Amino acid sequence: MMPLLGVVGKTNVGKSTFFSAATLVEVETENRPFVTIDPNVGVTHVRKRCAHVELGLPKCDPVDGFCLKGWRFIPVKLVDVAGLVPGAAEGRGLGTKFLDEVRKADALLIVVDASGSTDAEGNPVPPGTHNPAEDVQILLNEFSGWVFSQMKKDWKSFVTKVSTMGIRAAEAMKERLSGFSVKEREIIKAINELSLDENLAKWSEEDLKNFVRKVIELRPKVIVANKSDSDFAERGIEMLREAYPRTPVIPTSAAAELILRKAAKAGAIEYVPGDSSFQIIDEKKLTEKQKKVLKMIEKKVLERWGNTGVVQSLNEAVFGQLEMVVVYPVHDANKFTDSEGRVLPEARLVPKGTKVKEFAAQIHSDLAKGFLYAIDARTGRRLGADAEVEDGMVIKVVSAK
Ligand SMILES: Nc1nc2c(ncn2[C@@H]2O[C@H](COP(=O)(O)OP(=O)(O)OP(=O)(O)O)[C@@H](O)[C@H]2O)c(=O)[nH]1
Ligand SMILES: [Mg+2]
Repeated sequence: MMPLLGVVGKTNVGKSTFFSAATLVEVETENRPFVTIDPNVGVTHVRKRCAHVELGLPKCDPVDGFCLKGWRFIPVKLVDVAGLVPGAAEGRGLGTKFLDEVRKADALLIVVDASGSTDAEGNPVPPGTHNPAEDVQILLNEFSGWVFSQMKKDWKSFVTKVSTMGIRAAEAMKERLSGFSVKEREIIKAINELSLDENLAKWSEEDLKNFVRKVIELRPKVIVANKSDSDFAERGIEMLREAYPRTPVIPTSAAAELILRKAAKAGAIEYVPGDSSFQIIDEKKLTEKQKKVLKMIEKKVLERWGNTGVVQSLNEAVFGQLEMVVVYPVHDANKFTDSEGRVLPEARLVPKGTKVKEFAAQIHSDLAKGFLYAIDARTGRRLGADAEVEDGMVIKVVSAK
């Protein structure tokens, strides 16, 4: 399952720059509100130590994603949408356009301007004058306001239907929210935390509003504290961490990552996305000005924060928030290859707790239909249908089909 991450946030904070840095797809970016109108969709990668290293193999042959210096880059989908301003749920700015495009995202990357140099409407202001935590609150409010307005449509007839059929609130909400990528356990958690009635007919409008707010609050999300190359970023990050102690806040410079990836692509530097340093390998490909910019990135970003934060944000969303693990399916459990002799061709992202047979079904439905057992290729151990896959496992499925 390739997860979809939604890049969301106020207008003019660097969402498209983040998208471009992560995917190397050229998109429009500019220091003014509402540059992006139609969504940008692309593929980016999370980064994880590759199994070929631990297995002592000289290399691997990825058919999807790539492997660099022992780091496996595994594809995930990314969508960059129009920015938001307060009142969007009622149609201000570009209104709810962005909301409809991110409702299916498995996790949200909430991009904020940690340097505090854009006001609530996305207009440039002196650095350090705007509190970025306010923008997170506005985003969550607008998101839940919009979901609430969607839920209210035909609400009465929906409630009548489910209560005459005796369907409980959690079950009913699962159906009602099916287009919003909300997990059942989030629904149950919200109902329990708010002590809401099992019978939807007993819910007041206030109950529904609180429920929606809670569900949105429980969504997997990461706060991307962008523009952390700015001298004013420390304060902004502090304010974000104070306001959102339970959400990961990742100091990020999307602009720096974009420059590093482009320079690496041009062959001027060696840089593995997510690393804490880079090396200049071809001075001739760099102008004096570019060299200065690279020095700045070293000082203001890499030495200060340890990395640019782009890969770290993606990793936090997928491995931290969505709790996914990486599993390598193979055909030959001794050589760790597929039927064409490629070493560890695939690295698949699956939710933690996935059963071996479910994993087989994801590779091919026939594999699951004729499922006999699987082999943990590292240990040679047999795995039954109900065994849970583990992070980094290399698996051969043995099937009668
Ligand atoms: N200093 C600094 N500036 C950045 C960074 N990332 C983006 N910017 C600048 O912020 C401005 C807005 O960038 P965009 O990527 O267009 O922002 P957006 O959030 O997509 O904006 P809209 O699509 O208009 O909502 C541009 O001038 C970027 O160059 C960063 O990491 N550091
Ligand atoms: Mg944009």
